[in-house]
Amino acid sequence: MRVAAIVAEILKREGVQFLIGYPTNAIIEAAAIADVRTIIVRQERTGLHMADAVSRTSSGRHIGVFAMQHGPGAENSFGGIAQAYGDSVPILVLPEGYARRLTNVAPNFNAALNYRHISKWSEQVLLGSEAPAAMYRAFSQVRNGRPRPVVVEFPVDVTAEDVAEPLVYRPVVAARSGPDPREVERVAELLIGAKRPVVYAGQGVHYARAWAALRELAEWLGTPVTTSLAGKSAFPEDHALSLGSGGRSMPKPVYDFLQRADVIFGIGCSFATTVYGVKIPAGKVIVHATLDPSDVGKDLPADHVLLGDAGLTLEALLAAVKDRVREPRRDVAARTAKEIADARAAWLKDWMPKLTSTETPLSPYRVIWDLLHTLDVPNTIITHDAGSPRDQISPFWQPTTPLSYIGWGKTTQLGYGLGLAMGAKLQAPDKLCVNVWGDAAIGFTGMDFETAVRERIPILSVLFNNSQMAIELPVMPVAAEKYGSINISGNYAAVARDLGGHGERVTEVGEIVPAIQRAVRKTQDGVPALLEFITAREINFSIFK
Ligand SMILES: Cc1ncc(C[n+]2csc(CCOP(=O)(O)OP(=O)(O)O)c2C)c(N)n1
Ligand SMILES: [Mg+2]
Repeated sequence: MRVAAIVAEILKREGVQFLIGYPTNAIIEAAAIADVRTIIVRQERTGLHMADAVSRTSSGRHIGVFAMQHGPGAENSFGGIAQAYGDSVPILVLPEGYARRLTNVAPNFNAALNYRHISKWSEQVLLGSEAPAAMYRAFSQVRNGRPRPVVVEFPVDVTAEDVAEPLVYRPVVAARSGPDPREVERVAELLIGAKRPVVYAGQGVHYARAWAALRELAEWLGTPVTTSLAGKSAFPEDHALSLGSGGRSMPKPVYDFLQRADVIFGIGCSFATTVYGVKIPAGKVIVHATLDPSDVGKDLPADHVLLGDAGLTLEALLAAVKDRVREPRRDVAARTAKEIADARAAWLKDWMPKLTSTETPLSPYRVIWDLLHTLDVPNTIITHDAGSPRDQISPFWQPTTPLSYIGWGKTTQLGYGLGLAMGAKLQAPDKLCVNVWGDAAIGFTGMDFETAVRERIPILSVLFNNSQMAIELPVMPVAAEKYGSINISGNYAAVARDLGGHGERVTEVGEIVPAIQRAVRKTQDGVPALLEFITAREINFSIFK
C-alpha cells in the first residue's frame, strides 16, 4: 500500500470528511480515491482558515485537515498555521516535503522545522513504514490537551513508498482531566460568598461543549457572564445574565461589571494579554480555570487555579455549589438582571443614532443592525474580520446559540473571515454562514470567493467598502494626506459576479434589508453571495479603557 493511501485511509478512520488542499500533494489524489471529498482553494492561507473553521465549529470533534506541496505551498501556508496557533485551533497540516536527500539542504524549506514555533507538534516522517505511528501521534496531539495545529511532513519520496499490508490503525482516544476537588470546594465557597462576581468564559467552554453547565452555574448563583471574543456565543447574549462579549470594543456593561467586580472567574480562558480582549482590572480575586498549565500565571496572577477540561470543571463546581445552596438564587439573579438591563439600555441609547442611521454613505452600524434583525440569528454562524468590522460588530451582535459566532483576535490577519465562513458552511451546511469584512481584508483573500462558487459552498459575504483603510487614518495622517497611503479601491460586487456568484452593491438605506433577503435566498439556492455596502469611514467604536 502506498504511503499516501495509508494516510488517506487513516484520515477516513479518524472521521475526516474533507481534505482541503492545494496541489501538488500525493495525499490529495489518495484521499479522492478513498472517497474523502477534496476541496481545492486558490491559495493555501484560505484553505487553512477553512480547516480551522471545520475544527472550531465542531468543537474539535471533526478535525480540519489541509495538505499542500513542498517549497512554495509550505512556505505560503505559514500565515494560516500561525493564525490557528495564535487562536489555539486544533488543525492537522500535511505538507509534502522535499525528497529526503534534499530536505536538510539549503535553501529548501523544511516545513517540520520551520513550523515548530507555530504548532504544538511538528514531525517529519522519514520512513514509509512509520506513517501510521506518526499519524497516531498527530491525532493524539490534536485531539488532546491544548488545541493547536499539528504538522506531519511527508517528503515526496516517502508518500510514494510502498509499505507492506495490512494497515494496523485504531482511531485515537480523546481524554479529559479534571480539577483538584479540594480547590473546587474553595472556589464554590468563594463564588457563593462573592458580592459582585463575574464569570468570564473563553473558548474552552466551546471545545468542552460545556454551554449547559455554564448556564446552569450562572443561573444558580445569579452571576453575570461575559465572554472573550473566542468564547463569544458560549453564553446566549439574549440571556438576562449576559453582559455581552469583551474584545477591543464591548458593550459598556462588560466594562462596568468588571471594574466593580470583587471576584472574576475565568473559565476555559487563557487570560492572555491582548488588545483584542478585556483588560482585567487590578485588585480582583482571580479564579483561573484552564486546561493548559502553561497559561497559569503567564499574564495574570491567579488566587485560585482549576486545571482541567472546562466541562468537568463546571460540573464539579456546580455540584459543590448545589451542596451548599439548595435552590437557585432567583432573587440575586433578578437583581443582577435588572442592573444589566438598565446599564445595557443606557449604553444602547447612545448608539441608537448610529445603529439606525439613515445617512449615506451607509453607516456600518446600520448595516449590522439590519443584518441582526433580518437574519435567522440562531441558525446563522457569523464571523468578523480584522480591523473596523470586528470592532463594529462584536459589541452589537447577540448570538443566542453555541458556536454561532466565530470570534478571534489573538492575532488578526486581514482576510481570515472568508475562509472561516466557508469552513463553517462545510461543517454546518444547514446554517447560513456569514463573514463581515472591510475592503482592505478582501484584498488578501478575495479571489477565494471563486472557491466558494466552484466548490458549492454558498456563504454570504458582507463587505463594508469605504475605499479606504479608515482605521489607519489616526496612525498615518501625513502619509494619507501626502501620498494617499490609506486609499484603496475596487468594485467588488462586480468581481463577485464575474467569479460566478451573486454580487450586489448597496448604497441606499432602504435597499439594505431587501438586498440581504435576496442574498440569503441566493445562498439557499447554492450560490455564494457578496453584498458590497458603500459605507462611511467610521472609526468610532464602543471602547472603554
Ligand atoms: C495581514 C494583516 N496586515 C495588517 C493588518 C493591520 N490592519 C488592521 S485593520 C487594517 C485596515 C483595515 O481596513 P478595512 O478592512 O478597509 O476597514 P476600515 O477601517 O476601512 O473600516 C490594517 C492594515 C492586519 N490586521 N492584518
Ligand atoms: Mg475600508
